[in-house]
Amino acid sequence: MPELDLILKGARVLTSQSDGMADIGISNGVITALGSITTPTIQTIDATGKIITPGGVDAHCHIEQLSGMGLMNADTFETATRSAAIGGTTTTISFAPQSADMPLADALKDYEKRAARGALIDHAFHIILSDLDAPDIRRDLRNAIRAGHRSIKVFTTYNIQLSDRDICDVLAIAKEEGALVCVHAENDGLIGWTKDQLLKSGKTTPPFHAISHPRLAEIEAVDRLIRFAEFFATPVMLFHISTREAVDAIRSAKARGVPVWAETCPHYLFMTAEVLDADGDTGAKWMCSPPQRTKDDHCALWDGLNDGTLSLVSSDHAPYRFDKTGKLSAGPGADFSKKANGLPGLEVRMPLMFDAMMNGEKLTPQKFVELNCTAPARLHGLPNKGDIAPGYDADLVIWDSEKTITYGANDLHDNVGYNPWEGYTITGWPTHVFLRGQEIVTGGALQTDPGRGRWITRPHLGITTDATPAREYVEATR
Ligand code: DUC
Ligand code: ZN
Ligand code: ZN
Repeated sequence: MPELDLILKGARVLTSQSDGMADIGISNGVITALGSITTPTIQTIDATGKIITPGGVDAHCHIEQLSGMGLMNADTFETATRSAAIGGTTTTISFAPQSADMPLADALKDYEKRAARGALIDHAFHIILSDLDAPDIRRDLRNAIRAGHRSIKVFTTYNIQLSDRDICDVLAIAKEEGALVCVHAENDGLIGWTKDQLLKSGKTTPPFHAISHPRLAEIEAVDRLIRFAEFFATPVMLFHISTREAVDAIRSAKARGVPVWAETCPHYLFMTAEVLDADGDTGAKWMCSPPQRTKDDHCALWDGLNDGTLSLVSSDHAPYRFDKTGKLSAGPGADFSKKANGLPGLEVRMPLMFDAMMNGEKLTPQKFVELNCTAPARLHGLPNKGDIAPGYDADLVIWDSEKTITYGANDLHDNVGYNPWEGYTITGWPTHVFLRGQEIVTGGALQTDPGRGRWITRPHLGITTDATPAREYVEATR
């Protein structure tokens, strides 16, 4: 009687800690053996000459969600996660926003159900909080965290911002209950004022979107949230960092023991604000907030990833079609403030990072795994995800490290209809993808069905920090 269901044989296996030749033994969807394996098995796949990494964990993507402007994403759980799977991602954390129409628990159940029907890969949700005056919201938040939703997103801008006072309440509850607070950190006043001046003087095209999100807006809000993390001595995850100054602020906060973590995204590592200069409305395809910045910021972001100032890379997949359902919903030629923000990224994140980190000058293969798989799983509390070791889910990607492709105009498997990375050439391709031991992508083709993904309950976050909360407060409330 075979003891294993599957052995992946003879590949170079990369983890965040190691790089060597090994066989991977899988039983009941879990990795049970690693090394030279001779145990009887039902199936063997020869992966000689290939590289195997953990499946990607994308800890920041928007799926079936309304934008701040009230526009629905182009992707359903089915279309977003098929695109993710084909790009080598096996776990997503997308968003379940608080709703004015239903209690938080019902809003979460609604998202769980939609994902249970559509998702092809495993998934969890960040709770978005936008109204702390809603009835019973603090009690409901505690219950949601205890039910396994261990992360919360708040905004400091985007029409759904919380006041500083309310962010304090969220941080205090998160600390008590063991949840992670993630923040879209840009100063709303600076953005609003700059935007109004630009529009008043007729500067309405997509390039002015970047100017309307001054780098100081990110820097101010990042500095502020760092102080909040310091005061409460509870971790804050700063989403989509784009500027050198924010990287510097996070680095010095970490050096003095503040529990602050941060991510960046491929479009901040590889694109500059010049992408918005494309003719007329076309630049809107690349519009996102914060906007892409400069080559100097690229260097600072890579340095931050290298020295641990930035912990991980996410896609911030925010899919809108380039038509009246999405980017052009306010009509052709509408000013930049009326164009949806965001670009698709679920399918390209892993290949772009693989190419940069395995073939280029950037960091190391271990860092590729750490930033794109292991750290997102560890910091967001996803049990048994993001690494290759006995006991971990057999979420794995076989890479053909020789295969070179150039992205085309519309070759992604989401529902967006354009590829913002058109013309980029990359080497290294995810040919086979496994979710809990099941082959879901073979030779780039999908082999699974909607609804195969599972919701991941996060029993506890395992946050450990040496920081202590503001001393005056602790003494006064003792
Ligand atoms: N920025 C975000 O913060 N989320 C979605 C899209 C975007 O551009
Ligand atoms: Zn954001
Ligand atoms: Zn986002």
